[in-house]
Order: sequence, then C-alpha cells, then structure tokens
Amino acid sequence: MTNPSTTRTQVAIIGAGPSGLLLGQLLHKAGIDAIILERQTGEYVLGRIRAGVLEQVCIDLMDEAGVGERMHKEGLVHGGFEMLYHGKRHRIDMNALTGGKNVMVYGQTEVTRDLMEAREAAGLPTVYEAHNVSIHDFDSTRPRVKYEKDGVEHTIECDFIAGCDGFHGVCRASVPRNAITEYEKVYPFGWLGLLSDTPPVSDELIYVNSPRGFALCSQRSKTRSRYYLQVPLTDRIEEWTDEAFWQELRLRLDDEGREKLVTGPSIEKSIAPLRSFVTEPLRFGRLFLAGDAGHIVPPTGAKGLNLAATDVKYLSSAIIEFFDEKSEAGIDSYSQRCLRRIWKAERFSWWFTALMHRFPEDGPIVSKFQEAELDYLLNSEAGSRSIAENYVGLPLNFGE
Ligand code: RFL
Ligand code: PHB
Repeated sequence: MTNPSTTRTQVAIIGAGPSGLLLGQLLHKAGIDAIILERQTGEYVLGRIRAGVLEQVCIDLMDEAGVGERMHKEGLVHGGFEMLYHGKRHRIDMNALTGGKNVMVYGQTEVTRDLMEAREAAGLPTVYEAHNVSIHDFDSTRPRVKYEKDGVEHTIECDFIAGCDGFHGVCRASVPRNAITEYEKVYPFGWLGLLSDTPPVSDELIYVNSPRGFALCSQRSKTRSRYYLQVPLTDRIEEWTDEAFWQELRLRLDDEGREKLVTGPSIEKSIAPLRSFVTEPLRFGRLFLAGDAGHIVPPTGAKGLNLAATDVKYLSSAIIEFFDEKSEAGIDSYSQRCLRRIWKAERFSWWFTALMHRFPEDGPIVSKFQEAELDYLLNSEAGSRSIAENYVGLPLNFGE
C-alpha cells in the first residue's frame, strides 16, 4: 500500500484514450512533463472497439508524435469509398476529387496501443485505475487534481489540466453550469457493430442506404472486417445472434455484396447510440476539454477520433507556446480555433447521417428526397467533390 503523496507536474491529463495519450506524447517531444490519470486498466481501454479511419491530419500527428512506424507498415491507404443505394454502387474517388488526398484504415485500438507502448518505453507516468478523480482551482494559476489509487488519496499540483476523459468524464461535469453551453441532438437509432476475422467484402468501405436502414462495410485489415447495421434504440445486444446479423446485412447489400460476403463468428459485437454534441467554450481558465469530452459526432462521417487529434494538436501547440515563449495567445484562442473546425465536422456528420439512415418519424417522401439527393450528389462532380473534401478532412488552417 502506498502513502498519500503530492506530486508536481506541468500538465495533468485526465483520460488515457487517444486524446490523452497523443497529448502526452506531443508534450513529451517538446520537453513538457505530464501525468496521465486513467480510470480503467490499459487492457480495458484497448478492448474498446471504435474508430477505424484516419485522416491525413491525424496520420501526420502520429508521425509528429514519433509513433507512426507501425501505422505506415500495417495501415491500409484508401483513395476512395463506395456508396450503395437503390441496389447500385457509386464510387467516391476521394484521391482524384481532392487533388491526391487519401485516408488510412488503421484501428483506434492500434493507435492507442502504439501510443501506450511509446509512453511506456519513454518511462512516462500513467496511473491506471485512478479512482474518484476530482479537479480543483482551475480558475486560478495553480490548479490541482486529486485521485485515489488502491484506497489512498493523492494530489497533483500542475499548471494546466487537460480534460481528455471522454463524454462521460469528470472534467466537463466539473465546470459551473452557468459557464458552459451544450448543444445536443440524440438520434432515434443506434449502430450495431460486429468485428470478425473474415476478409472484408470489398477492398474499400461501402456506405449503404437501404429501405431496411443504413449499413456500413468497414475493415481493420485484409483479414479482419468491421460491419455496422442501423438498429432501433430498443434493440438489445443479447437478441442479435451472429447469424441474425449476417442475415440482416445480406438483405441490405447488393447482389455482388451478398455473393462476396464471407461470414464467421464475431469477436466483438456492441450497440452504440448516435449523438451530435458540442460544448462551448472548451477552455475554462486553466482547464481545457479535448476530444469526446468536448464534442461527439455520429460515426457516419468517421470524424470523432480525427477531431480529437486536431484538438490535441491545437492544445499541445498552445501549451508549448505558453512555456517556451511565455505567450498566452495560443491558450486564449484554443476554443475558437477548435470550435471552428469542430462545427464543420459536426455539420458534415449530421448531414451524412441524415442522408444515409431511415428515421422512424419520416415517411416515404423523405426516402424519395434522399434518393434524389444521392442521385444528384453522385452524378455531379461538384456534389461528389464536396463529400470527398469533407471525408478526407479539411486542412488544419481551413478558412484562415
Ligand atoms: P475516449 O476514447 O472516450 O477516452 C477517454 C478516456 O478517459 C477515461 N475516463 C476517465 N479517466 C479518469 N477519470 C475519470 N473520471 C474518467 N472518465 C473517463 C476513459 O476510461 C477513457 O479511457 O475519448 P478520446 O480520447 O477523446 O477519443 C475519442 C474517440 O474515442 C472517439 O471520438 C472515436 O472513437 C469516435 N469514432 C470514430 N472516430 C473516427 O475518427 N473515425 C471512425 O471511424 C470512428 N468510428 C467512433 C467510430 C466511435 C464509435 N462509438 C463506439 C461511439 C465508431 C463507433 C462505433
Ligand atoms: C469503422 O471502421 O469502425 C468505421 C469506419 C467508418 C465510419 C465509422 C466507423 O464512418
């Protein structure tokens, strides 16, 4: 059993998801020390199957953090994806439509593992199973964080607190209600995801708008597939056998997809609710929110992890500027810079979700609107280019 302790660090990072780990690595590269506190075990964090698509900006940040080697070796570069509606596929040639930009298929689990290993190799401190984390005095220049480990209370004194603790974390919840505005939309369906060690049905991702609801054929490697189905929020995971999942997926695919689909036992299966959510602002004195702690997008646009990475880029630059140049310009503009990018990704994710899903309250006329819009978008270069430009991710300095 350890004794109560008081430690000092420059940045206390709450949460060892991709945001917290990437921030820790970028700060370390700049010679700034940080302690990460994580409620769960490392294995638990790695066991959460989530994102799979990285934008170029996120790839560049992994490189900048010095953890890009395995990603470049094992990640799959995708220059396009397919959209299926009315039984017909249309390819969005992202590469051609954006002047050579691509995305990388590389699982969030792998991103997290690479960051965890780099942190461990550098001997940087992460406290897993840190319980009852609480944050204090972030409206002053001497914030503190308290937590319990093995029943013993510890205190960290720091210059900044980075709230990288996801949607259900403690940081956003600790901000006085009158200092924060939250915008939220909850969607009337969820995504049922299934991971299996089977070859993907196609080389590229397929986003499906079918009369039975949305489906997505994604992948993690040439031998591991990730599929999703739109399901009612009332569905329970225990009710979905693997066989029922594959059967429903077949019904939402085209003939070619049904023919090529290889099925097998699931290695993970879960239902995720869909939500659009933004907090304004993202800075409260010496506390900063980054990643899912500050915003959530429905996964249709594959933006959540990518937005988390760009928040962290802005935040690490601001903190480095503070310590190296004694300038508060970066921390003062943190919220505004992030939010400008966040709202564009929120808008795209909401729009893409509305275009591809069946909403229970909508009648047949809305399906007709969707079909007309898809017909327009996919047969117009301007329409397709707009999808491609948003999907690969807008540049960090977009509009500046
Ligand atoms: P995380 O990953 O939720 O990590 C937060 C960490 O904080 C810890 N924590 C605490 N620690 C200490 N004390 C407390 N009080 C704490 N409270 C929480 C948690 O245990 C956790 O480890 O947030 P982060 O780092 O901001 O990362 C965000 C991403 O995880 C998320 O945006 C993406 O997964 C979203 N997402 C996707 N994003 C993409 O860019 N591309 C995709 O293809 C994509 N697909 C997806 C997705 C999310 C999905 N789900 C399940 C919501 C697909 C799905 C199905
Ligand atoms: C995934 O592979 O998990 C994935 C891919 C694209 C999305 C959402 C999730 O839009």
